[in-house]
Formats: sequence, structure tokens, C-alpha cells
Amino acid sequence: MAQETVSAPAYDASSIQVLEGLSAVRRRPGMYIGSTDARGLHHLVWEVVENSIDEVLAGACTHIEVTLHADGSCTVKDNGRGIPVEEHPKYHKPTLEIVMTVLHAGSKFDRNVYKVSGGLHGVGVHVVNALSEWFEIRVRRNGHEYFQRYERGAPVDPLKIVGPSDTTGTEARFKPDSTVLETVVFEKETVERRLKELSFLNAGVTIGFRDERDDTAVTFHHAGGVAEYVEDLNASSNALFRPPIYLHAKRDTTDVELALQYNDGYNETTLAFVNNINTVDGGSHVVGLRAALTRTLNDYARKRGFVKGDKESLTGEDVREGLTAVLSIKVLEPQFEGQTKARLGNSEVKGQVESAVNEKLAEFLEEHPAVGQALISKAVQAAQAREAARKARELTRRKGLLEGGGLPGKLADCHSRDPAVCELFLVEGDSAGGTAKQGRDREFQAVLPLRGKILNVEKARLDKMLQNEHIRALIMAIGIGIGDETDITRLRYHKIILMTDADVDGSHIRTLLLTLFYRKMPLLISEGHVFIAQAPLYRIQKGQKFHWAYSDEERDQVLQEFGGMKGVVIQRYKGLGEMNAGQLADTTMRPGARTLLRVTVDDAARANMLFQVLMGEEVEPRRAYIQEHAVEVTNLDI
Ligand code: 0RA
Repeated sequence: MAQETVSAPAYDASSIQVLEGLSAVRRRPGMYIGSTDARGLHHLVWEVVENSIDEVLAGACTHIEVTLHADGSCTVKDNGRGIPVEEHPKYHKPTLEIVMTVLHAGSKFDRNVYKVSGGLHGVGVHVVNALSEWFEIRVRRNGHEYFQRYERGAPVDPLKIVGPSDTTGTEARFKPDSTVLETVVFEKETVERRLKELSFLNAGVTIGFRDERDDTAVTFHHAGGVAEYVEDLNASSNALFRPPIYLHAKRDTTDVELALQYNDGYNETTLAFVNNINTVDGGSHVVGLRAALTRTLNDYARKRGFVKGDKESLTGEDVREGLTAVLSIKVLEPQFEGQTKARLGNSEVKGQVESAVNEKLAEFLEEHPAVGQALISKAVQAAQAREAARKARELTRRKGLLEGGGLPGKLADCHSRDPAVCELFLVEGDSAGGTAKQGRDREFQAVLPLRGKILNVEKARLDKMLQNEHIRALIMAIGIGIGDETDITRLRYHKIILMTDADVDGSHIRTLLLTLFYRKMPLLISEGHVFIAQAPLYRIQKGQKFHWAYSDEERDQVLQEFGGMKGVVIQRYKGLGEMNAGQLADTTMRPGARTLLRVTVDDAARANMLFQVLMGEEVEPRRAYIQEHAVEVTNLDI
């Protein structure tokens, strides 16, 4: 097949502008994709996939296929209409080339009215192109297959027709550029999780995911959309009714979709999305949802005589106990706020969501009295437990004061009173706790030993939890309180460092603590105060020289440097308790020498999920599961 050039290359003023635009992206990638770490890297995939999702929303696409290739590149293929190749009226070049090289070229087309602005998403495919070592785009449209290759954002050749085609669609393959990004290795689980999420949020679309690096493939398709999402989230819990409640309504131009179900647990899981973006920090839509839930359930409870008089009423916490909900709204011009652009700012949306949910939920409960009954008795029980918790809290508070200063006896506090420099090490076991106390720098490092399995947070209500000696010590030491009453300005240490053994018990405690923080002190995590200390696994000695190794790979590397095994002594550390104070300080505690991993909201959310999966199962399989899925934390910090 002869290759046919669609347009002659024109190297004019507009081409120069394009090149300048691309080099701006390459100079400051963080401005476009948020960061140049793993998070930024995955943004490249989201950007391309979301363009395909726009075709789904336009009713023009049913299948998307994402492939991670062994050479480090990624392909996103869809059966949409294909990016237009026709000459662009302003630039006199194929529109495809404009989409690939110029800011927001696609937005002129009004493909999808619900755009993502003010966030890190929706920056345009040209940003992905600029940050790719190479980018090959294939478009099937008008009976032809078109192809063009770019390198670091610039076209290598003009757009060409490379063959006939009786289908339509877009196929983009790109290799992230390691000279502008810190990491270029895609994480299977991150990609898989997002694709699964998108398949729930866009009912009916089929999303295939193939990882050629380990030769695995999965397909996601959920005709039930967000309702199926809630079922999936509740799969390992006991639902109080089935199927989940599903509501759909429009207020002005805002489209509101909500699915909810209660389980017999005590925690809330609400996922909220705006134009398919997960708003992990909430925002006006979540505020509206909460207001509507409280209002509608109180009205319903009062009308049916479950709650009497004006004094008695269900609080927000009561009606959210055991709630699993997925809220997915579409907003015309969303404003995303906050550091990670993960909170919705539009104030008008609160009233829109509130009104839509009030109306539809009240209607639903009228038509399904059995569901209403289950839901209200759950909330009434929660209200009773809340009252008990209040009493327990009063008790701890008074007790804390009697003990002096409200600090737990087990805490070895530091001298400094400047929270910004202070660190709190949470150490597993009294013996490792003792070593850490000796090895620390008393000026700014405090140590709190925690013993064994702290508590089963999932099963325990707040009142139960506060009765646990370890949890109480932890809360007092951290200083910000718990639940709805936290005050982050009272934080006593800006670094809370989990120091646990690299074994099953260690990861169990870590999962528990992360879950506790995630649920009861979420700001601690979202503001980046929680860290995981990395203890070495090996000490490798040859003659006078020795090295610490923190992984098997590192061990092998050191052995290579030492020229093999001859005369080498390898000591394996199974727990923190096996090191003496000096060793622990040198390897794990002292700034400059140690490696700390900062826990992200994602990490904590994963711990939370893991925790849920583990509940109620037998001990042995649970241990195996923890070992296999131990929460990995990826964000490095020294
Ligand atoms: C601009 C206009 C149209 C489609 C697209 C862009 C488009 C972009 C991407 C990116 C990945 N897959 C895509 N599919 C389509 C509308 C074209 C028309 O009206 O025919």
C-alpha cells in the first residue's frame, strides 16, 4: 500500500508557536500533570483514556482497550468516531495534528458538554504527546486508516493514510519520556483500579486491560453502573437490603446519580465523583448529599414515629453509620480546589444535589417501606451508641486530666515543643520500644510503644475504641482528638512514623493504624503527616566494611560490589528488636541516614479496603492475605 501524505508540511509561524507550546510543557510538566512522579505518569494514561470516555459520553463509543507493553509504552484504543483528520480551518493542517500539538484543540468540538476544567484532568492529549519519547497515533475514519508518529511532541512525518478501514476509532500508543519524568514504569494495579472505576461510572462501556509485561488481561463491563459499584464495595459485608437504592435526577444542568446501601458495620464509605473524577477531598456535592440524607431520614423517622419530639433527632454520623454510597455527578464547569484538585468548589452544587436527593430518596422510601424500616432502625441504634460514646469520652477526658497533662504513661516524649520539628515513632512491642527510646534523639523524637494486635477497629464503635488503652494513649499523644472533633492545629508532632517489623504482625499493625487514621483522623494523612520507617533486612559485612540492605535486590547488589560471597557475613534482621539502639538509629531513625515513606490518601484507602476484606474471616487465611497484600507505600521522603 502506497503511503499517501494528507498535507504538506508547512513550517510557518504557527509551527513555531506549536514548538514553543510543547517546550513549555516539557520545561514545567508539573504545571500540567500535577507532578513528575508516579502520580503524574499515570495522569498521562488518564488523559488519553478520558478522551475515549468523552466519546462514550457522546454515545459514539462502546469499547476501550488499554495495553501496557513490555517496552514501557501504553496503548489506548477506542471505537469512537476517531479524531478528525480534516484540515483545520484556522491552522490549515489536519485537525489531528492540532489536537496532538496545540492547547485544548479538541474543546472546540463540543464532543462532551461536561468538561473537566480547573483540575489536572482534561489538559489535552498534546500534553501527553509533549511528555512522551514517542507517540504514535492511528485514526480510523472516512474508510481510511491514518497514521502519524511524534517524537517528544514534534511530528516526525506528515499524517499519512496507511490503509483502508471499515471501522472508526482512535488508537494512541505512547512511551513516557524518562528525561522529563522521574518514573516511567506504569503500575498495573493503579491502571487497573482506575479502569474498573471508569467502567462502573460509565454503565455499559466495555473496558479491556492487558498487561503484556506479565501477560495478563481483564475486561470490565458493568451494565448496572454505580449501583453495581456499591454492590462491589459491599461484597464482603452484610448488606441490610438488596439491591442498593439507585437515584437519578437533574437539577438545572447538573446531573446527579446516586447509589446507596447499608451494611451491618459501623463505618461509612462514600465515593464521590464529578465528571468521572474521584473527589477524594469531597466538596459541595458531598455536603449536599450529607444534608439530604440527614434531612430525609429525620423527616421519615419522625413521620413514622421512630423519633419523637423536637429534642430527639438523628445526626449526620448516625445516618451514615454502615453507609456505602457512590455519588456520581456531572457538572458543566466544575471548579476543583485544594492541593491535589480533589475537592469540588462550586457552591451552587450543594443545593442541587441536596434537592435532587431529598426528593428522590423520600419518594423511594415511601415506595419501599421495608427498606425504610431497616435503614431507620440502624440509624436509631447508632444514635443510642453515640450517646454512650459521649459518656465514655467524658470519662476519658477526665481521666486524662487526672493523669496529668493528658499524656500517656508509656510515651517517651521529646524535649522540643515545636510540633513542626517533632516526630512520634509508633513502635511495635515493648522491647523494640525500649531500643527506640535509647536510639532516638530526645530533642525532637518521641517514642510510643504499642503492643500486639491493637484493636479490631472495624467491629468496634467509637465508645469501644476509646476504652482501649493503646488507642487512648495514641489519641492523647497525637493531640488532635478523634472523629468529628479533630483539631489539626493541636497536632503535637508533624511526623507520625510507624516503625513495625517487616513481618505479618508488623503489616497487621500497620494496616490497623492506617485504617484508624484514615477513618478517624483523615487530615493526618491528607496533610502528609504519616510516614512508614524502612528498617533494613540485612547487614552485610566483609572485613572492616559493611552495608545495610533494605531489600533482596539491594542485598544482591552489595554482594556484587563485594565481589561475591567469599569472606562475607550476611546477617538477616527479622525484627526491630534484633538491632541494638545504635544500629536502629543509624539505619531507621536518624534523619539523613534513614528512609521514610510518606503515606498517601491512596495508600490509606487501600489499607482500609484490605482491612474490610479481612474482617470476619478466620485467622490463618487472614494472615496469608495480609502477607500477600501488605500495604505498599510508594511515596519516598527522607
Ligand atoms: C475531536 C472531535 C471529535 C472527536 C475527537 C476529538 C476524539 C478524540 C479522541 C481521543 C481519543 N479518542 C478520541 N476520539 C475522538 C468529534 C469527531 C466527529 O464529530 O466526527
